[in-house]
Amino acid sequence: MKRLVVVSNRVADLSRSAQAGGLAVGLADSLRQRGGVWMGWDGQTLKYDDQPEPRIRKIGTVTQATIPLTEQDYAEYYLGFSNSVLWPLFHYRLDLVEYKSVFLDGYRRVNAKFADALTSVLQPDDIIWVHDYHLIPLAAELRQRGCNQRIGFFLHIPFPPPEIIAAVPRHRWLVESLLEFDVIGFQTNTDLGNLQHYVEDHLGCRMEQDGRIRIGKREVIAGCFPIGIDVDAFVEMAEKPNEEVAIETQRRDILGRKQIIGVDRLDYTKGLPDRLRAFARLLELYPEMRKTVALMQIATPTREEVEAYVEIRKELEALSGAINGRFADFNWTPVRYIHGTVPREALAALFRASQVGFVTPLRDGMNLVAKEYIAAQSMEDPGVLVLSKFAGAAEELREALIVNPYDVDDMARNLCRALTMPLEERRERQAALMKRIRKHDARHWLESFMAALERGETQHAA
Ligand code: GDG
Repeated sequence: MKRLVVVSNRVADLSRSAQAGGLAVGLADSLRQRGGVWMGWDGQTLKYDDQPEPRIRKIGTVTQATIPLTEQDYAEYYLGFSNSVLWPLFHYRLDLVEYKSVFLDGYRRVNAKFADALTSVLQPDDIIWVHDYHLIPLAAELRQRGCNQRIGFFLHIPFPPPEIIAAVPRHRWLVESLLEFDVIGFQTNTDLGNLQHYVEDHLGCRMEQDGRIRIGKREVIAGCFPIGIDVDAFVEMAEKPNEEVAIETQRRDILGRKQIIGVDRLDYTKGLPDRLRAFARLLELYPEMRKTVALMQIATPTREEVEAYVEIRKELEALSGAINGRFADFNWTPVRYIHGTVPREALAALFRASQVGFVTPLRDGMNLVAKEYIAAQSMEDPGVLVLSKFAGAAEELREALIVNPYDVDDMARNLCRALTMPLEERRERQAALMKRIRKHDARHWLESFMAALERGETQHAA
């Protein structure tokens, strides 16, 4: 087997359990199994560039190679082009895009820096797998340095329709850079279809039924590779008794109360304000539900230096305060809003102890929380997943209660349906959903992508 070299903006801390973020979780699960090299930014920012060789550290089966960035790189490449241009743009939020030409300069400069660092660790037989929107130009940079290994790319976030991409300056350069990879992976068929529209409308190329695109003399394979989780590991974690969660759960059981849970990075794509409003609407529409249910929302801090994130945090704090002010009683707090990071083991136990998993992003590449919630349920008395139709996961998880995250009444009605669903129906849905997350788990994701990258297999081949 060839050595796998994974590249992403950040490398996950493989020794920590409180890692928040889908890419870190999904990749760590997959890479631990196969072993290999993982290269990325070490999270440090320096005043000046000192062109260091990557720092090498071995953790179990994985060798990590990390580099620092300068303060300017961080401002222009990370906060700038990656998170103030591409992130909102790819999540269909043109209103939040803040484009500056220095951001693009920084983006190109850091991709060149990644290519330099990577060249120093690459061996001729390696296979390279690049992750996410921060590193779209990396294949082109590597090719310029004479790298002729196979290079794959996986986009963890959505790929929007051409009319949206076309709003960003140099969009043609961006998509042409993407097409320098040998394999391009997306989470859903919708994303894959959007690339097809772009190459046909703007580049005059065709994408074949099996995802092959011919550009000049080269052939690129595009495909849909839905990311998954390590199901058994999560089941095991959820089944382990967790004392603190158990005490809370017993108290709720005695009072006959149910819990709805939401867990997200505090990101404007996750639909958090309307989620809280939907919960308040539930209490309004069904007054008999008051004092019988509470919403626990864990919102993990993320990208706090970007203005849009400061705004969403303020909005959520005000909303949860207002809902509690309006509905709370001396012995019942309707919303528990936690702005912080919870250890993974506690998360799994909380999912298991919650009767509803409430996952309502306005747009999401996949959403691993939805899959983790399913994995954590017991078959004897499973909870119900209420899932946004705009999460990539909704393409697969069809037995969840699918909702429109822009429609507060629709979400409130479905919350009520979930809270009152008969046991038999809950079991049927749970069994079907469990089958689905097992079919497309972390291992399947890695292996199907590798089949395309190493052997040129396509997704739709007969
Ligand atoms: C991107 C795409 C795609 C969250 N809070 C805590 C915590 N988490 C963990 C969750 C889950 C992960 O972080 C979040 O993953 P998601 O998939 O839900 O979302 P993004 O971070 O936006 O991930 C997404 C993903 O990449 C993978 O391709 O699915 O669409 O946007 O695992 O459990 N973990 C811990 N404490 C927390 O407080 N330990």
